[in-house]
Amino acid sequence: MISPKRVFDTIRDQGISFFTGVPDSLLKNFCAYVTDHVDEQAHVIAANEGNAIALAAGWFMASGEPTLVYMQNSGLGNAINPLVSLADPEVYSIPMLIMIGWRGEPGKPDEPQHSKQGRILTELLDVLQLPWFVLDGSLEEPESVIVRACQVLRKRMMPVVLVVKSGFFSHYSLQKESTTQCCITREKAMEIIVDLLEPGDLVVSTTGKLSRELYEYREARGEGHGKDFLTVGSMGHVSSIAMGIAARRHDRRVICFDGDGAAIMHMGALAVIGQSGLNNLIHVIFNNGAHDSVGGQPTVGLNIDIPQIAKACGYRDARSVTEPDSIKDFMNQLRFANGPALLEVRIKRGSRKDLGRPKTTPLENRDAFMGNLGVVRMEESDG
Ligand SMILES: Cc1ncc(C[n+]2csc(CCOP(=O)(O)OP(=O)(O)O)c2C)c(N)n1
Repeated sequence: MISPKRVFDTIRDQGISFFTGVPDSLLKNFCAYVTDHVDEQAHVIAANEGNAIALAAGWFMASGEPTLVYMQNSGLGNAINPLVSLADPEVYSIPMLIMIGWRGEPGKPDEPQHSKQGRILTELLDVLQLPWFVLDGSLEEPESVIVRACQVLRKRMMPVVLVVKSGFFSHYSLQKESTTQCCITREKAMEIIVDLLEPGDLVVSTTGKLSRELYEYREARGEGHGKDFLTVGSMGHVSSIAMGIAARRHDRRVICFDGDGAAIMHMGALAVIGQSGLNNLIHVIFNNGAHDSVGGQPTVGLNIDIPQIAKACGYRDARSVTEPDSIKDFMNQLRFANGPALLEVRIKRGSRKDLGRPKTTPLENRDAFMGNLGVVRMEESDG
């Protein structure tokens, strides 16, 4: 294993002083090191990976210096448009070093949402015509790989990728905490809301630990999982999935469980939901000001006024709460809804050490959810 410091120092020695990206669990030790050692002007945790590529392009044009962009391979999809239509040598030719955490690497067990992404990663990089180098924990001198990648990006004036295998970085603990120390945990807040749901209510829940906590709570209550759609991938899209369901099923309330990092990632969805007029959609954002599920790197979540944003977008009601009683009051008032509503619950960071993972597959989850709605699956009706 290689210390984040060694890699960071090598990258710095290559004249790179600006860092941006979206955190990833596989890169969490490196991301934490950057968060602690680069001042806020020169390290931007971006809303999404496409924004990070664009920030890197702006920094380059203002300085002539290449930058470092980090992301999980799930985020490559968000980055493809600016990679191909902005940074590409056939367009503005912007050099940058992109560090990608390789989730779902073939032969290594991982979650289902990572398996295809992991399998196609290197082919995808080839299709994008991006030069790539692998950083593996067994390398004796990863510095030489990084230096070589930087030579290529300077010579060809284009993005070059470092593909990082799991286990490459040794441990580093984030020192800078940015979270509310008050309040309740995400799990407790989720349980309070689930206890207040009506029998027909559906929950559409976001990427990360929240969905895992919800799954365990349904187990603890001895219920099935058919009322919940657990969005294991597609970070930032949970509210749009919920809107799609709510738009088709006015007879059911749809409660969207979102995270601050995920909501900020594709915040444009709030504008469209706000204008939808759907009175059966309740958007709950569990805001801990952090990407808690992947190491706790800060988001801007605690510095922005999410209810004001939602109201400006047209949500009928939007409120921020911290206390269990205020959660209950808000949920009770929503019975008289007249348009989409938003509840921000400010929570503290952290989760149980023994938190498990759903034992059902994504397809089983989808089928149970559709079954609960009485929808005949396409493959059944075709047969
Ligand atoms: C496109 C994409 N980028 C990055 C990730 C890695 N990732 C998984 S969960 C997560 C953090 C989510 O943060 P938030 O929504 O605030 O929820 P929390 O974990 O704090 O409960 C990240 C960055 C991902 N799954 N997909």
